[in-house]
Amino acid sequence: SIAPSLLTALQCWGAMLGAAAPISTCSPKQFACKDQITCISKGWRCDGEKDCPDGSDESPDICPQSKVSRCQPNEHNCLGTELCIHMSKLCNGLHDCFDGSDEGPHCREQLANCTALGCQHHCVPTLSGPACYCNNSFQLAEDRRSCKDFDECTVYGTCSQTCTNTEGSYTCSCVEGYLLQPDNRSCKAKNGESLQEAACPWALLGGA
Ligand SMILES: *[C@@H]1O[C@H](CO)[C@@H](O)[C@H](O)[C@H]1NC(C)=O
Ligand SMILES: *[C@@H]1O[C@H](CO)[C@@H](O)[C@H](O)[C@H]1NC(C)=O
Ligand SMILES: *[C@@H]1O[C@H](CO)[C@@H](O)[C@H](O)[C@H]1NC(C)=O
Ligand SMILES: [Ca+2]
Ligand SMILES: [Ca+2]
Repeated sequence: SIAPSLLTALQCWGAMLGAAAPISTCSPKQFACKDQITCISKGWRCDGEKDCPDGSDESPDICPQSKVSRCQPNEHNCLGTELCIHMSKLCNGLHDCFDGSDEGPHCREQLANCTALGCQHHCVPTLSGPACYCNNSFQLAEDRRSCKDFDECTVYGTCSQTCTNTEGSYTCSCVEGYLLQPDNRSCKAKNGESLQEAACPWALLGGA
């Protein structure tokens, strides 16, 4: 893994050059755009939105199966719209999709179909048939019935510094000289040192 001092030096460069500054090598958690300059979070690859300047994160050779919906794991795409609602809001007695398609007679009619489907965690009826979904921190596996760990570290911003995925969860940690905050995801420099003071003495000289 990258030494903490190198990491802070890289973050330091990032701070000096501005948040959108291109770096030529991407970390293992990042996707390298075809322009060979831009790095984006792997979680943004094939998510239905172009994040690379050249759009290469959504190109057909990178994303072979075109996305059926752009919803997060355990979310449902309301028919004919871009609205995503959590699967637990299907058949919960409240209209959550604009057209109310998340509620209706299918909620009762498909209960037996749900049982037959054999979901590992949860099952809900939808207009297109029963569907499985998973507890938080899990996502549906390829068989659409069992659940597998969701790697939260692929989602940009999960942790402010170091992210470690675990089975059914994740943990954030901080590089040397920083303390994890009560929110368990952000880091603060010890002794009130700022990033610039601690890692970028030349930034103070240059007035950057
Ligand atoms: C899912 O979460 C619920 C409530 O947090 C818990 O009771 C249940 O055991 C979990 N199910 C699985 C399969 O982990
Ligand atoms: C639900 O099950 C019934 C009877 O087993 C079947 O006729 C119906 O087509 C099923 N519906 C769906 C949406 O799978
Ligand atoms: C942070 O982690 C501690 C220890 O695991 C836990 O008790 C606490 O509830 C967590 N705080 C938040 C905001 O998740
Ligand atoms: Ca609902
Ligand atoms: Ca996880």
